[in-house]
Amino acid sequence: TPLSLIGVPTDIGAGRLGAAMGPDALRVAQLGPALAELGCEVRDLGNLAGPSNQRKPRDAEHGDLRNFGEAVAWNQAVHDAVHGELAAGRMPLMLGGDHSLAVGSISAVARHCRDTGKRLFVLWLDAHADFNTPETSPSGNIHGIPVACLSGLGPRELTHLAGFAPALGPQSLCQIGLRSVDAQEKHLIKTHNIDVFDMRAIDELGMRETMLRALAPLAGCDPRQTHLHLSFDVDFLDPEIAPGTGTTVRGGPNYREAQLCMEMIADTGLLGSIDIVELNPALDLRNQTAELVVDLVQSLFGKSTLVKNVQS
Ligand code: DIR
Ligand code: MN
Ligand code: MN
Ligand code: MN
Repeated sequence: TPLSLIGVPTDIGAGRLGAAMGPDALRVAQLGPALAELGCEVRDLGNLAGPSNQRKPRDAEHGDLRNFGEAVAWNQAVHDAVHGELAAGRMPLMLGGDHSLAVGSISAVARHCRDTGKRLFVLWLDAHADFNTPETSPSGNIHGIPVACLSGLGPRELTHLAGFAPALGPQSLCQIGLRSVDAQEKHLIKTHNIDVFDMRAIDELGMRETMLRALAPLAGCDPRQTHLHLSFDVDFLDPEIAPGTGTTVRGGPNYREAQLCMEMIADTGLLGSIDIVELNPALDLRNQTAELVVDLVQSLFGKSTLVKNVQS
């Protein structure tokens, strides 16, 4: 499947500025050529356009969120772009931008799956659960609420982008790498029965067993009937290897664990769309986090040390 790179240069949903430069940092780190080297057909569609970040305070008239109208505009643009690429038979790869963009991208994927009768499964790699609602959010930052919006909780402008809600059922989502979850998010995760492998689970099971369990619902699925979406928040990674992101939390996966995670996702053969989010070049060291992400995305697209065994 040909790949479409779509830049989403905004930090409208984040607490600090800088993630708007993420798409260009990934281009500087040669994301497109790195994928072309693996034999992928890659088209860089450039950046989507949207409102600038005026750093508005929380607004009770707008869901008690920050930059609400701007986030809706960006997400509508993301939704339309992603839905268009999927309908044209291409794989969209979103270059974020903060994690609020996942509302638009995953809504579009959900709509595409409904159109085509495919089963949707979302893997959410993140230090955070992103499951706050406007009521529970301690910050009002929209990058902390996308999972809730996709689960049908939140302002209608964000829950209904696909034309229906919820975009995602709890059995269609698995979160990996969590280590910073707000008190009320813990209850939401529990009541919604979200499948979560937090850092303790990864410590105890190891990354291999974690991924085997996380991907177990996809075992034996037909790629023509199954769509795997990866939402990859760069703060999933340990800050020692990935300092270039706005809300680092210590104790994340190391380089080898992250590579194995990506390789096992690649092995499913089901990947249909990707968000790469929260890369913040203003906080990075000589673009090392962007370069690491490019390295990991190569693994996601099948880069391996040796020739792989052909599966029958
Ligand atoms: C926090 C931080 N849970 C919030 N969330 C972050 O503001 O809702 N998400 N950093 O990526
Ligand atoms: Mn995060
Ligand atoms: Mn975030
Ligand atoms: Mn996130």
